[in-house]
Amino acid sequence: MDMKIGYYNLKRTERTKAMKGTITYKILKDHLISGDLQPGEEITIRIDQTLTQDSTGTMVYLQLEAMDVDRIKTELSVAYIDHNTLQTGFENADDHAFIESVAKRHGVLFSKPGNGICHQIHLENYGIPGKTLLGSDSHTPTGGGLGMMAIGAGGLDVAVAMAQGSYNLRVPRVVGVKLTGSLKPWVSAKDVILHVLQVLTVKGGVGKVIEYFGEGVSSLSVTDRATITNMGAELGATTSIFPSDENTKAYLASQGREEDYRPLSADSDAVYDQTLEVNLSDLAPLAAKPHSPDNVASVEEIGSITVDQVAIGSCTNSSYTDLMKVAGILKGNKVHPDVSLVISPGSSRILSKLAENGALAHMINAGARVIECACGPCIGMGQSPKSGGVSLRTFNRNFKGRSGTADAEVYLVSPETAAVSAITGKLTDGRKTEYNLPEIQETVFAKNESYMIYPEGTNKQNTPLVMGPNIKPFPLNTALKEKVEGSVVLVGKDNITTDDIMPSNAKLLPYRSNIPHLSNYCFTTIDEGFAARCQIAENGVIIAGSNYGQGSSREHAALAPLYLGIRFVVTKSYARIHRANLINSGIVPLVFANEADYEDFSLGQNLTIENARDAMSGEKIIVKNQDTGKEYETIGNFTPEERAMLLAGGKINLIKETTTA
Ligand code: MIC
Ligand code: SF4
Repeated sequence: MDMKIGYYNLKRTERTKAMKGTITYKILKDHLISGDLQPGEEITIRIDQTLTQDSTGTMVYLQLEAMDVDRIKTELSVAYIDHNTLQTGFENADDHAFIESVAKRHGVLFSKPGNGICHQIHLENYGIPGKTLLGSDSHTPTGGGLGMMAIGAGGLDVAVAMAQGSYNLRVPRVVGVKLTGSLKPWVSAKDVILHVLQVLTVKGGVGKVIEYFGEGVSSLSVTDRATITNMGAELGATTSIFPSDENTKAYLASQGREEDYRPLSADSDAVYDQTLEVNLSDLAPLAAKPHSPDNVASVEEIGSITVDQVAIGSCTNSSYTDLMKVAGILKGNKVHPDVSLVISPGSSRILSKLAENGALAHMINAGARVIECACGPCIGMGQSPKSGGVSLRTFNRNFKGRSGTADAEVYLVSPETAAVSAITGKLTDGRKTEYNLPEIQETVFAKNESYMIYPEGTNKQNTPLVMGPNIKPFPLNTALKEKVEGSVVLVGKDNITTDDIMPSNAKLLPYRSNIPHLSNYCFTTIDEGFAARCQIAENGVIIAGSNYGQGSSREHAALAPLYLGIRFVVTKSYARIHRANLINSGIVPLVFANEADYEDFSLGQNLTIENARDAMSGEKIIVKNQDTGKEYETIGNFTPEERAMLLAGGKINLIKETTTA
């Protein structure tokens, strides 16, 4: 395989040239409000658009209300309902009504349940090349398929972006992925990102933007590109981005908004911090094996394992072309008797098109279970596999237990591999079969506004807040004490996910607006005793390995620990969004200066940080083990804004301090 990794570290003198000519640099420069546009520096950028979804959205809108703003400051903000669509009690419907009422009060567009998955709908209707988008969902980078700088963030950061029109971030480094060649039949965009994950791993993108360039780019459609940028979230990247070119123009035209097109590409002498070359012609159908998106092998290597369930959809692979390919493969065939095939289209527009052109009939006639346009099985909202079941999914995450079945074995594959395997009942490399693989062209979509509610004529004065009884206030921290103390309540390994910290499934998602209830389930997938231990300890400390908090943007993974009394966390490294969520909540995220110190920690040890308020601005922060007397050097590396938040006890407290001062 022609795969080269060229790493080079920039010399100090070259720092001023860093990122010059990249798409990332151009968009950031265009949106720069303040700060120095150099890798690692903190800058403030203008945010043009925001998106929220419902499982993070209730918190976002509680926070927006707490900030006491009138109208939002962005060009466009959309509130989608797509995650918590299973209404087995009043809770989810109450959350939807709450979000709808806040949207009307502040000038936010509201997308009703059934319209589809936020990222897919945003790409179709609102994404614009060169614009910035901040979303309270880690897969917001889907918009990078259209040449947007689309970044996932915690809910509070999105609420602030709506209120102030800006966002603070550290300037990321830029990785250039050069694409050459073109994909062979039965190999698709999903295999490209699975390959990149195999090379860079789930922590390979932290602090970086992944920018695609090279002649192979033009062989990929916008929805192919969006599959790649979407799953770039699994690299831990700040975002991923493609140029905007003739394919972008064609896609926008197919959505009836060619006027939103503008070309965008990197200069030929653009400076990348690291480059990776992928020859598309060399790729084979791949799969991520249980239980990590970077645990990748070829379908051929894994072999023809027996499959119980196939699930097609999610924000990664539910586009029109994806589903048309699936319909074409299923046409005239029958789903294997031992397989349950579930299909959730990405948007109402797509579903309507499939119904119009007969593709839906091919799916149904083959024996597929076609379900609502929503996240559905991807977040464990129904369709959990049977005990020990093998599920092939076109989704982006296969963390243990995420499907809702603790011992299920989830493999992540392309739509082509999923569809052909649903017929054969085994994991199948389509290239080795006689099944027909259709060539799909983009189609032209008619505008359908039936699911959208525009905030026209509604405002804070004429629209009351609608708040159901399950919606509880979010917890607020207190200003950082001089002496911070706590006992170790968890010693976690590497790559702990936010699905581990705050599990999500059909039973827990209805409590996303009720932190007191949700906190009882904190860490239950890896440690049943966590919540009880925290209650006894009162003040707790979490110790963990590298890439702590990878995955979802859910700030519940910081708010529930806050509610349980977690004061600080010491790890080998953090995932970007989770670190920001901890700071936003006033929980101090520290990193071991010496990674080997991790081995010294065990449950119940009492740790302290003396003179903590001063220590936050120091280079090294000393954590003392009161039981052994041993002191450990840790690093905070906080920006001035982060330090201010920690001292105030979180972002909301800081905002309150500054607005009342
Ligand atoms: C996910 O895919 O993990 C989610 C559910 O979309 C999350 C958001 C959430 O936890 O509500 C994400 O990706 O940020
Ligand atoms: Fe929804 Fe799954 Fe995409 Fe998250 S990854 S936004 S749960 S479809």
